[in-house]
Formats: sequence, structure tokens, C-alpha cells
Amino acid sequence: MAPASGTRPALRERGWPLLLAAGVFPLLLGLALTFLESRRDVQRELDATSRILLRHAQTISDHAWRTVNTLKRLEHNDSTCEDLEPDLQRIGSIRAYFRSIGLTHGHMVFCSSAFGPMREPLADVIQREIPGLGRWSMSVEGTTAVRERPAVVFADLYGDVGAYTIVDGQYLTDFMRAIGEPRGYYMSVVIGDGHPVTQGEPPTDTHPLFSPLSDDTSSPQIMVRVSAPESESVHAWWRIFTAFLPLAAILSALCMMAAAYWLRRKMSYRDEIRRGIARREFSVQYQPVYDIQAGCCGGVEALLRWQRADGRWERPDVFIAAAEAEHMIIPLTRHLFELVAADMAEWQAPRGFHVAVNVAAEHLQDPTFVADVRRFAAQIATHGPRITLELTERSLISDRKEVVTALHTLRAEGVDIALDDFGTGHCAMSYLQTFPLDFLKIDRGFVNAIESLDGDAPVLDAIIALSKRLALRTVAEGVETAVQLAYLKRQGVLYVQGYLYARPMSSDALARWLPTRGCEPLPSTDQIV
Ligand code: G
Ligand code: G
Ligand code: MN
Repeated sequence: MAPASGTRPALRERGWPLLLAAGVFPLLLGLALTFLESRRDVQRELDATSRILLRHAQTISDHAWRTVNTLKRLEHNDSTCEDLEPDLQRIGSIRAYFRSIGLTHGHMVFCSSAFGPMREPLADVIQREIPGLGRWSMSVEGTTAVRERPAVVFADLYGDVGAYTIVDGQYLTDFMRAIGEPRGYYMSVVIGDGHPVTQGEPPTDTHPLFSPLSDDTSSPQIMVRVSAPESESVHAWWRIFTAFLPLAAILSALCMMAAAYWLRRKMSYRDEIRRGIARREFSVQYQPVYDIQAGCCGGVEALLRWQRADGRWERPDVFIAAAEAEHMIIPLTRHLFELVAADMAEWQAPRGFHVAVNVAAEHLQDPTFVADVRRFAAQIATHGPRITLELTERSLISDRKEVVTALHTLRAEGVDIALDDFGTGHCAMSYLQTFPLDFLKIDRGFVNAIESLDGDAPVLDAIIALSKRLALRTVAEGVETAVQLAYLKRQGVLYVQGYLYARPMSSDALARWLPTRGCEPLPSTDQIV
């Protein structure tokens, strides 16, 4: 691997897309949210406007009906139009809104405030069929007197007496213009079964995003509809979006800062490992492996430890995984080789002693791997131990051909290969055929399954049988009890590693432990069985 580059180039290579996304994300989110909010905003305005319009139409209608009632109270049973005309004109002119008011016999108008005595069907006056006798109201396109302007008719017609009022549509259209024109609203009011009284241009539906919005409100006799053109939606959205923009900018900045912080932390873990190496914060613990046949320590597994400058111990599974993820595992393993070589110089290993080191996938696939192991082997050669490379099934997955070649090369030079954590990875079986192996390390999960000497551990038994068939030597990991040891021994397992025999220890402790305790007999189950 090329020496890891500094933080800044890495940030430039990999960080920018993330920073950009973090900056753009709040803006996009803002666009979407303000769009939705603007639609709601326009809808609220429409709703309020249509209510106001309905209320206004209702007020006019109430007023017209009151006038109809007043007219009906005029004594006109036996009076002529000449008698009633002054009253009619007075009422028609002092009360607001009316184009004309009149009196009927049935559906025949016989007296009108506009034309005096007459004899014409009400239908002719309002230029359309009437719903009949009784009480009704209706918006109409025009009347005989004023054809070009809409009007609203309120009528109460009975057998011989009746009255009607005609309200000029202008009162409605003026009001609609006043409340709707600034926003370009299209509004319509329909009364009874009548002709719509409208104001403004009906909106067209051409915009891909902003379809026109409208709101309908009604009371039993009056139906009001207000529609907003798409331009209104666009304006509302722009207004809300520009109001939100400063906040969006702040959010963008915060997101970018968070992303940059995260990137820097991520980058800095590489730096921390690099600094940890430089400051010699890493050390190695050695866990002895018991050779059952010899009754002595047959070797050790080197386990890396990291104690920070502040005294805190970093968890090995955590920093190993991080080092693998951050492409720092190769420099870290080279450092491990140096530490082990330095430790080895301090004490004398017995002949044939094994030193096992864990090797990660990335290192195994790296072109420098063979050279790194050779250098390590050369450094410890004078002290005698054999090197065992512990590979996990995971590390064997890719680049098979190169890996197989490298392993064959090293094996020919006297390095042993162990398959670590056997049984926990994926596709384990095929690796047994593909790769050159010497040891199989049975994962402690299977050893845990041993509960008594006569108990059943079928998977464990099968693994042991399999490794015998393949002529592999087995190492059982995580052996914690005498029962487990007795069981494994009976099954022909050659090596055990675990707390029963020894915990991982420092190089100094190991140097003292080996000559005194290395060949101590292990607790036997003879007493138990
Ligand atoms: O004893 P310990 O808790 O360190 O083991 C945790 C895990 O870390 C084990 O799976 C062990 O294989 C792994 N480990 C310990 N030291 C090293 C090392 O130097 N290199 C690699 N790749 N893994 C190690
Ligand atoms: O995965 P690998 O075998 O490389 O890692 C060995 C790990 O197992 C180390 O973390 C070591 O501390 C731990 N270990 C060693 N012996 C025992 C044991 O008897 N019981 C348990 N629970 N863990 C053990
Ligand atoms: Mn291991």
C-alpha cells in the first residue's frame, strides 16, 4: 500500500460529494416543503374569500327578502297600481340594491317601480322561465330593462297576491372585483337554479406543477366558487420560499458543518492509528496454546492491544474492524510484526515453538504480503519459533489465485497456515479444498456446546472428524473447563487455547510464565468422572 496520504487530499477526493449533498439537501427539502405550504396557503386564502363572498350574497339576499315581505304587507287586494305606485317607488328608491320591485297577481306583474301599471308575465320581465308560484330566488343573465347586466330575482308569488324584487348584479360583481381582482381570482355566484354571476377570467390549466386551485362554499340557495390562477400559486410559493431562504442557508451551513465534522472524525481515526503507532501506544499480548500430547505450551497467539495516551484501552475488535475499514490494517499488522520481533528478542522460545499472528484479508491480497511475512520471519529466525498465519474464512473470499500462490510460497518457506474461527464464516467447506492449510482453529462457539463428557456436540464432532480426514491439526479455542478439555482430548484434538490454560499476557509475563508454568498439568476430570 502507498503511504496513506494526509487528511486534506482524502477530504478532497471523497468528501466533496458528501459536503455538496449536505449543502443541497436542505434546499431541496425547502423547495418541496414550501411548495406544499404555498398550496395550502393559496387554498386558505380561497377559502376565506369564498366565505366572505357568500356572506355578502347572503346579506343582499336577506335584505331582498325583507323587502319582499314589506311589499306583501301592502294592502293591495282591492287597490290599483295607481294607488300603490307611490309606496312602491318610495320603497324601491330608499332601500339599497334594487333595480326594480313589483307586485303580481299570480305570475302576472301588474305594478312595477320602474314602469308603473303594466300587465306582463314575470317570466318575460326576467327573460327566462320561472320555477312557478311560491317562494324562490334565482340569478338571471339580464332583465327587459337592463339586458346586459345580470340580476337576482327574489319572488313570493301566490294565487292572487305576490311581490318580487330584482337586485342588480352589479352589487355582486363590484364586491367580487374589490376582493378578488388583486389576486386575479375568478369568482362566480349562482343563486337558486339560475345563471352564474361571474367576475374575472376562468383560470387555465397549463402549468405542469401549479394546477389552478379553487374553493366552493354554499348555503341552501347560494353557491359560491372562487378559483385562483396558477400565477397566484407561483407567487405564493416564491413568497414563502424567499422567506424560508435564510433559514435554508443556515440549515445548509449546519448540515455541511456536520458532514465536514463527521468526515474529519472519520479521517482522523486513520490519523489516530498512525499517531498511535508513532507514539508506541500499541502492545502485544500473547495467549499460550497448550499442546495436549506434549503436555506443554506449544506456542502463543499474538493479540494486538491499544492503550491510548490517556490510559484508556481501545477494544481490539473495535479498532481492528476500524483499521480494516479505514485501510490501516496493513501498516498496523507490519507494526505488530515489529513489536513481536522486538518482544521475541527478550526471551528464548523452545524449539518448534509457534507464534501465531492474525492476518486480515486486505493484507493477504496485497502484493507486499509475501515480502512483509518474509521480513518478519527473518527478524525472528534467530529465536527459533515457527510462524503461523491465522486467516479467517472471510479473508479468503476474493482474489483466490494470487492468495493461493502467496500461501504456497510462504508455506514452502516454513510458515504454517491456520484457518481461524472455523465454522463461523461463509462457504467454509470449499476453502478447505482450495487453500493450503496446516491448522484448523475451532471457534469457541462449538467448544461452548460441550456440557458434559457424555453430552452431545454433533457439529463439533463432525468438524474434528473432518479435519482428521483432511490431515489438519486442530486447535480448540475458548476452552474454559476441565470437562471441555477432557472431551476434546478424547476426540483427538491436539491443541487447546483458552482461559483454562492461560489468559493473554504481556511479553514480560510470558517470559516468566513459560519456564515455570508452561508445562504444568492441566486440571483433569479424573476426579469428577
Ligand atoms: O483477544 P482479542 O479480544 O483481541 O480478540 C479480538 C479479535 O481481534 C479477535 O478476533 C482477534 O482475532 C482479533 N485480533 C487481535 N489481534 C489482531 C491482529 O493483530 N490482527 C488482526 N487482523 N486481528 C487481530
Ligand atoms: O478470533 P481470535 O481467536 O483471533 O481471538 C481470540 C479471542 O478470544 C481473544 O479476544 C481472546 O482474548 C479470546 N479468548 C481466548 N481464550 C478465551 C476463553 O477461554 N474464553 C473466552 N470467552 N475468550 C477467550
Ligand atoms: Mn486468532
